[in-house]
Amino acid sequence: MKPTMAPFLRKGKGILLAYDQGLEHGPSKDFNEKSVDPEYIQEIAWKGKFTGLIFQKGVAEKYYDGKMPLIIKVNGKTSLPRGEPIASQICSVKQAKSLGAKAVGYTIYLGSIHENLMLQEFGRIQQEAHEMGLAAIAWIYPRGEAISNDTAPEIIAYAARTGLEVGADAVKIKYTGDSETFKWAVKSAGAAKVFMSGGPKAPTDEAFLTQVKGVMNAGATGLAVGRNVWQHERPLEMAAALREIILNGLSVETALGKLAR
Ligand code: FBP
Repeated sequence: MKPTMAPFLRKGKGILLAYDQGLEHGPSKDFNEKSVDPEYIQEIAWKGKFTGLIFQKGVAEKYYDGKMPLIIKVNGKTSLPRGEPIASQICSVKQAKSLGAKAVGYTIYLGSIHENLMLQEFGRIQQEAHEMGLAAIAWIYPRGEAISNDTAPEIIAYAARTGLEVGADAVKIKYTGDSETFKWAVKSAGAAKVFMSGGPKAPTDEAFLTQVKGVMNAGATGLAVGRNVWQHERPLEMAAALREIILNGLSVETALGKLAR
């Protein structure tokens, strides 16, 4: 049977907790004493009723407890090199499967001079994943010298469409900043499910939840979020607020109620 995103959806929507920033950004940039511990994050994922959890293989191998549907990122990079971005494969699909993953994730830096290598590698990984019954999720981030505005509506729509064209079951893209233009990105992604990528912690809860509402109003499937949840002083309340908007279709005001003291 064709692999789908079904294991990661509830009522057709999804909220994925992302925790690969230790590799992507380094522990001193994003983590504190609590969030540096993968067990703390896994507990947030479980208690916060997320529909999926995203780990790199090393964290999965040592910490994954099997309770949540798992996505393994199979490529990655650190923030240390300069120049055009490239993230290469660092975990096989076979290993991701043996660690319990129901999907693999792969980042493509669209517009980088190395995009051909990532498109090629994703093509192989997508095929292997589908042959092994796993979904393939593409993080598509336009980046590099050629990209002057990585959230311009036409660039985000291009990223979304690329996901469909290369066979991703879901694409993880940044928000354009407004619901109207994001709608075109969602439409461009066709049958590939669209998840918004959370981004750095927003200045206020209202600002973040308004973005999430805009994304859902545009027809997206959900959110893949890290910092805006586990850097929050009350991550479980933020998770509850996100469920109100994403799974229950409620308003920003109602969601903010979950964060009121
Ligand atoms: P956040 O919600 O913390 O932004 O996580 C989403 C994510 O895609 C992570 O999976 C990844 O580590 C990070 O963003 C990439 O961030 P950057 O845009 O700095 O490369």
